[in-house]
Amino acid sequence: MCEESKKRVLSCIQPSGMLTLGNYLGALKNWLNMQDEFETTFAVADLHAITVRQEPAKLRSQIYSTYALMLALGLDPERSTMFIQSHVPEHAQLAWILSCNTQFGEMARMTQFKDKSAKHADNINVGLFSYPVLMAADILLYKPDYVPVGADQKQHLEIARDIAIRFNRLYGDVFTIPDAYIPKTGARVMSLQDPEKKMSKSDENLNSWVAILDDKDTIIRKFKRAVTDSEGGIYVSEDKKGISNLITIYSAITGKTSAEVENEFSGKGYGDFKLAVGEVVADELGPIKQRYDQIITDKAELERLFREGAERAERVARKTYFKAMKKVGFVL
Ligand code: ATP
Ligand code: LTN
Repeated sequence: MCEESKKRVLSCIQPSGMLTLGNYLGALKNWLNMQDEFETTFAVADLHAITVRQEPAKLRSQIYSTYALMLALGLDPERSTMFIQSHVPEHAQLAWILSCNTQFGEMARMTQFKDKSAKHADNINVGLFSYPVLMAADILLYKPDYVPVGADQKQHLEIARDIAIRFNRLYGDVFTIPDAYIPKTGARVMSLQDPEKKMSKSDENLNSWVAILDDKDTIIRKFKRAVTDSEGGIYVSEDKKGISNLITIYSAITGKTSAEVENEFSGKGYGDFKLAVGEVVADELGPIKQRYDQIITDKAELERLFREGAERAERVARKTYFKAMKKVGFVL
């Protein structure tokens, strides 16, 4: 397919800690699958990470490791534009213009803001509040047709669309209206210790989440300890959130439907099922960890790749940004 006719895809991930199985199944795995069919752009959203307090040395190392992990997953800098958000200044610049076209009330409704401000009550900063505007700028600069994210980001995508529609109506056509692309299975992976909550790397209970870079023994141990129920059957049900979550994970990894998984394990015990889930997860993540361990040792090569990626990204971003500036009435 020629480049021109391919639809465009953009997504970003924060370098705010160890990435989890939730990040993998809800977002990253899809990025990989989209590389062939679409023109793809992926970034490490480091500007977003400082909406909560970060230790500088740790943040720096997490930016490198998140970029290395994207490579280890199989994202290919030849086929995808892969960069670090702060290296392309148009993100922050467009965010300012967009924030002057976004209402306070729209931001105040965002559930992630409500959750995060409750969690970080000592640091409810303005950046945390306007985070979705920066995210809208990330997206709109590259005019993507689709944005692959987990279900928790749906509300932010809707706001990005609203901001784009309003801007185009006020000033003339600048932005493409993007659609969220949310996977059918794995869009919301739940905590292994409390299946009412989403799996999150910031959860203090380390048994509640699996890191993409956990070793096999750790992965198996965490699945063995996963909270289930005392009823015994392996099937999807509102009353069996723990088991339903494990079925989702198994389906998302193997590509089998929930019904197929239920059949496969009918009559089996929870112990066997948990072990099987642990095994498929460990087998899928193992090779990624192996590649990561190698890639992370070559810092110079990582720097070469993300600098090149930023140059490529900025060529696209600058065009959209200048067009938006002109429409608003700035002198170029
Ligand atoms: P935190 O959990 O610390 O608030 P996060 O993991 O939600 O952070 P990101 O790292 O920016 O934040 O998320 C990257 C992508 O992973 C997003 O597309 C998000 O929707 C997806 N994602 C995050 N957690 C899950 C989950 N438990 N299940 C499915 N997808 C998820
Ligand atoms: N807020 C997002 C990360 C993110 C993003 C983006 C995702 C920042 N900018 C642009 C898609 C498109 C999250 O996933 N937590």
